[in-house]
Amino acid sequence: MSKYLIPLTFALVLSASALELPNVLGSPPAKSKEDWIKIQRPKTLELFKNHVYGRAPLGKPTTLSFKIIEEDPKAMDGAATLRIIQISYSGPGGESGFKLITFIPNKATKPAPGYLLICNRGPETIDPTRKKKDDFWPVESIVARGYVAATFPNSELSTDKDLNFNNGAHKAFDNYDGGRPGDAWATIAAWAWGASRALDYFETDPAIDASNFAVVGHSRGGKTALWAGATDERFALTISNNSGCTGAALARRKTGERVARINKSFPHWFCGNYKNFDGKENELPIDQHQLVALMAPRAVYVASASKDDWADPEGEFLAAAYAGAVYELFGLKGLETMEMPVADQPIQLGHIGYHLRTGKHDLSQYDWEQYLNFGDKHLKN
Ligand code: GTR
Repeated sequence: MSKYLIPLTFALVLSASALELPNVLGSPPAKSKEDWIKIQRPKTLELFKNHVYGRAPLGKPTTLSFKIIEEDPKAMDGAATLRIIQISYSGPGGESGFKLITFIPNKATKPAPGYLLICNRGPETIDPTRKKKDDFWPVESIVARGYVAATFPNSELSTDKDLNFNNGAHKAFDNYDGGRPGDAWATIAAWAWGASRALDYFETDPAIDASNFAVVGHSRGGKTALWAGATDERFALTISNNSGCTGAALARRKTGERVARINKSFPHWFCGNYKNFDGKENELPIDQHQLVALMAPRAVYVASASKDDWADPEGEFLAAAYAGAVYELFGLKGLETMEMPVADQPIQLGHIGYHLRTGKHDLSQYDWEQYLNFGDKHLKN
């Protein structure tokens, strides 16, 4: 018999105690949504800033500016308006910026809701001419469903190789006298910060409904999407695709990629303090179900792939399942089950969605179809 074929409340207690997870409701546990909003949510967010993702030195810069550098009202055979926006900012370390590619459906009711993909792959993946097409960013399908398809290359915010934090947003804003503090932001937080700056642009575009926008990311981009959704409550929907270790997967399961390994392979992704937990997952003051819960009461979706053991699909599922207790404080449904679904059977009944796709670590057309279906329920279109 599967260990999940036991009554829900009993299963929750059993699995949680086996893993000794911190209470998703905080400490002391929030008893009401007011408790959560005023006390335990800020405390939980603070713990993640201090120990995992680091602290961005600023939110929206006063120097932020937007310039449309390319526009085509009849892109994709007239289906969409393409706008490429150069987003610029400057700080004590100089000026920097990034490109935001945006396809706005011409047929949709305006302002249109949309999906912002944090792109962690090469420029050919997000070709604005649409000569090259890639399932990683299926613009044609997104636009056909009435949504804005937007993306930016994460590397323009911070390259994925810069161990000295000396480019992009880090170069512009990092200004640490006496050395980099253990809770200083790192690469993932800089990418998430970029997603918020893209949202700042959407707020200025009358064709776009910034209040109904999803942030989506795959793998390291999925970790980033979760951090963007946690730190910026303007995102209406957060989507984590195969985000794995320090994304949706529970650290305490110690399955697949682990904290010591991720900190060794990618020492620039998380803050310095996170390295204190190498080999010591049980000592983390939080676990990743609490990151998923930070989206409440907004919608959140976690997806896994059946051949993605490195990302621990079961750990990703459980984090999504445990986050439900916070949604209940708001009178909302989460996943409503502790039973991991079989492959290709999405769960989309409440404000938390989940699916396990057959196949390898990737962001595919199948995944996007589920995200668009979930968006139809949670983004006003
Ligand atoms: C892997 C890494 C994962 C995941 C992945 C990716 O090498 O171990 O945490 O982020 O890269 O981003 O594709």
